[in-house]
Amino acid sequence: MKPDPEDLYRRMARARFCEEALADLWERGLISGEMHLVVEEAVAAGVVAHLVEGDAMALDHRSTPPLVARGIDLLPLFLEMLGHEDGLCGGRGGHMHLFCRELLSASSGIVGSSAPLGAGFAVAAQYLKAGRVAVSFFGEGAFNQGMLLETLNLAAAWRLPLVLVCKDNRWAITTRSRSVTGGNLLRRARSFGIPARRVDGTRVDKVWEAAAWAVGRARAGRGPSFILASCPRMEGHFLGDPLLRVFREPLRQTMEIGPPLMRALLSKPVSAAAHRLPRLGAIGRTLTVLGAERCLLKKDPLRRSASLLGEEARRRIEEEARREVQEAVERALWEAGRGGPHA
Ligand SMILES: Cc1ncc(C[n+]2csc(CCOP(=O)(O)OP(=O)(O)O)c2C)c(N)n1
Ligand SMILES: [Mg+2]
Repeated sequence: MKPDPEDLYRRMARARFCEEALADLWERGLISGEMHLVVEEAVAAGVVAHLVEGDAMALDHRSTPPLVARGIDLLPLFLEMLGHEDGLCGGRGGHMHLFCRELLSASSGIVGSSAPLGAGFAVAAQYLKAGRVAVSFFGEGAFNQGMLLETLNLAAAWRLPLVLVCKDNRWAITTRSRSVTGGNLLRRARSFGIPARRVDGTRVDKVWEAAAWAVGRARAGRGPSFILASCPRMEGHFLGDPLLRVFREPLRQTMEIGPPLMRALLSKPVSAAAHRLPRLGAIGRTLTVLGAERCLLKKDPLRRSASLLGEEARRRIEEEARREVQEAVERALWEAGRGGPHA
């Protein structure tokens, strides 16, 4: 079996354009709360391309791209983001708590919970639907959660048809994951008796190959597998992330952040300056690392995957995907009474 570059690119383009549309709606104040974007479409598309009806997905706080890449109906998705009662979850879930019955998929903002949730789906598949599998997506930060380690243990002991996909973007909000992680994640999975592979998460063809292996094992009743996909963090933790804003508009942000930082440093000491200075140094170092990563790691997965296609195919697929997303957004805005050309 070989990957179909057009199919994979279509899945990725739909996911990317949906996220761009969500960012736009959020910037316009039409979506309330935090908004976590992903820009990890290669992982989403490469994995979900192997799923069939009856397979399940357990998702984390970055749940939109796997759903979109798998072909979710866009109108109820956007209505959900707008808080409308005709949304996917009656407008009450928002982007972090989505449930889609057709795709047997659920997401949660509780970091790490997609692992036990996926295991639950996998137990159900084992009992009720032989040959069906479950996939859990989670970040490398989540991999330090106890419930995730407990899931690895039971998944191995019960030979669950579960594919565990860890998206390693090296950060958990503002914490460098390396600074709070013991050992090596691949070896950690293997120590439970779970076969594990590392893959470049910006290369959809490579992700597709790793997922073919993992999903194939699960379907054949050979138990769980672990995929560690490295994904540079192209966006901040959430939209409007102040750390990232510093790099987008350095002058304005420095003028905004500088005075309160100086006030904090010079104000009547609650803690001694000797304690504050190192904390300021830590903020500075975090900013430096983030800045260096942004300069060095410009590996946009969509652009990288475009090289697998001819120019004509790329343009055609992007046009179709853009049109589809735009129509869904306009329709959703109209139904939610927020304007759009249907009004
Ligand atoms: C149980 C729990 N603890 C903490 C949080 C706050 N939180 C939200 S996202 C996040 C970082 C997760 O890092 P990672 O799993 O690597 O995912 P990423 O955001 O990098 O994609 C944290 C700590 C949470 N939502 N749930
Ligand atoms: Mg992370």
